Amino acid sequence: MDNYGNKLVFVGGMGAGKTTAIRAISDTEPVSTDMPLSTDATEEKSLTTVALDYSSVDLDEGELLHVYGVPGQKYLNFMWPMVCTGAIGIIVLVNACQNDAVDSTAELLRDFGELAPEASFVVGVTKSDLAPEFQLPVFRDALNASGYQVPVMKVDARVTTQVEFLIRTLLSYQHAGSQLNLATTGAR
Ligand SMILES: Nc1nc2c(ncn2[C@@H]2O[C@H](COP(=O)(O)OP(=O)(O)OP(=O)(O)O)[C@@H](O)[C@H]2O)c(=O)[nH]1
Ligand SMILES: [Mg+2]
Repeated sequence: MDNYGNKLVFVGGMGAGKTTAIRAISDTEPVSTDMPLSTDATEEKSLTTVALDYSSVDLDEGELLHVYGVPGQKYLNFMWPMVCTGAIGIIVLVNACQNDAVDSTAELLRDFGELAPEASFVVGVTKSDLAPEFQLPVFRDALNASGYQVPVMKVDARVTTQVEFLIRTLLSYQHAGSQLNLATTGAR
């Protein structure tokens, strides 16, 4: 594999929590390209990432991770291949409040599975505290039914320990050699 070090990529729709998650695990000030939201601004979310997030994270004694965040919107997909090159792991974040949470997650798993076939994948569902009707087993079963057998967990992107746990899960899958299970499920 090309030598890009331990490169991880967060992807997800607007407001899924990519910038927040990267900030939560960063030891230093992340590189940010956030700009004020001209429309749709709320008291809680007034900024959006127009290009990328980047930070390096020293997770466990000297295991330096290079962490990128990239928007999941299709019209920004020209950035995906360059960000995914050499990535060992992809973290898909999805907002539990979204009606199309399953479909949009499956779509990102498909697109990024093609861009980074060597990478391991995990799905983090954010904002479940704001979506009392959200049920993780139902979401996971629906993803499985779409052909994606990946670790799925709830995560509050604001909470460092939860984001770190998500990344540790991803890394343990990567070290166990389990990549996105597309071939056997016929999702491709
Ligand atoms: N209540 C709640 N808020 C959350 C949770 N996770 C993240 N947030 C909030 O949701 C917002 C996420 O915003 P960002 O981190 O900018 O999202 P993003 O994915 O970078 O969005 P774009 O850059 O616009 O694509 C922030 O205001 C976070 O504080 C959660 O689990 N619960
Ligand atoms: Mg952002």
